[in-house]
Amino acid sequence: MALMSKIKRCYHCGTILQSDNPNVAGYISPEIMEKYKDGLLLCNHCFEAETFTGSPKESKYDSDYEKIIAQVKKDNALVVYVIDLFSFEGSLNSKLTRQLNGIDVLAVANKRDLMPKESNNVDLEEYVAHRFRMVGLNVRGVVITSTADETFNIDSMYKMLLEYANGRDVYFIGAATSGKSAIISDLLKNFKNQTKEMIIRYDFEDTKLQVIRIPISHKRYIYEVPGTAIDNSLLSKVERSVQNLITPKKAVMTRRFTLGKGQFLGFGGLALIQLIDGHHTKLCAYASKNVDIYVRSGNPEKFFSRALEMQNMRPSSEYLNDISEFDTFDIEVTEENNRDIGISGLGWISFIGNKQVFRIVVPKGVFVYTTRSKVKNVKY
Ligand SMILES: Nc1nc2c(ncn2[C@@H]2O[C@H](COP(=O)(O)OP(=O)(O)O)[C@@H](O)[C@H]2O)c(=O)[nH]1
Ligand SMILES: [Mg+2]
Repeated sequence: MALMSKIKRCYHCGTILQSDNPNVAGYISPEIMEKYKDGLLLCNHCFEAETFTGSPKESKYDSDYEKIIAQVKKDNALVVYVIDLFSFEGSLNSKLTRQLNGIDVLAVANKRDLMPKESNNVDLEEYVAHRFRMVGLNVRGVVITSTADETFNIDSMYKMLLEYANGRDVYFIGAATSGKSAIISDLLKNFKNQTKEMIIRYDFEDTKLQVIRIPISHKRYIYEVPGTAIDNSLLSKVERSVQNLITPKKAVMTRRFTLGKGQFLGFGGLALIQLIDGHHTKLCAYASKNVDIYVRSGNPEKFFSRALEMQNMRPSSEYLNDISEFDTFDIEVTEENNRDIGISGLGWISFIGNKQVFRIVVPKGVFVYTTRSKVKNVKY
């Protein structure tokens, strides 16, 4: 009898995957194929087009967390996955997303208020849905929210949550600081407890994690779970005062620049992006207003070493006072659409792809990514 084996296709482009010839469509590295046998796979081309992982820094995924998600699976609960729109690419942990395979997810894209004024909700929803699908999550819906000043869409989110839960339990998960507690405390403002049970906080069985349990109907609950680690974010590499400066408090401004070949864009004393090959490129940069963004020419390493030593760029971190604290990555842009290059926890630049090669200098362990643009209607 002939042996049949299952044909695997790239989850994104549908090409049949193969590990024999890197120059033929559908190539996937044999290690990846082997490692993620049962997962959703992307061919190397699609993988690289979506996320540059020359900086292979995923946030940690705790075994305690795994136990909670195992319970989610067992109960076939609804997951409300909260992300921080300003900074979320680095928070999609592949172990977590694989474990959530098959689970219904409501994506809550929070901190709408921080996004630049050109962004619109329909595009943001589409972007988030696309990113979630790319990592294999079963997204039932996306809702854009904010808990700042005048809250936005929290009521609609609750309606969607009840509809998708359809009598099941609901777990709020997401990276630390994405806004889970803020959203739940907003929800609780108008919450009428129609059960005889109390809202309780307790240690989840066999773990060191504390969860909050809110009764929504007879024996049905919303659970708030602590956030997953964000140890690949710039936020985890700097002192509190610098964290405060790099976290925007209001919508980020669009700052426009042009880089010629060899020139570089600096973000305080925290990161550099240099155009090492390609034509003059117009770009927009997005970061907290307390981060100075500047263009310089010349030798970036020399310039940056001196700036780190002097700590004279705004902001500078005491922990990042030598070039040896940094890593360098090159990103070759092969797409010709609107692209973003982002630095987790700091911000991102947008530009039109035209075969540029960018060199990115970031503190060791910080996640660098490139994706299609989050904000579409950018005028360069
Ligand atoms: N600008 C803005 N900040 C928010 C929003 N939601 C939460 N935050 C802030 O983000 C930080 C983390 O929020 P928190 O609810 O504790 O996040 P959690 O770790 O997911 O529970 C806090 O400083 C909040 O004030 C929002 O919609 N917009
Ligand atoms: Mg919290």
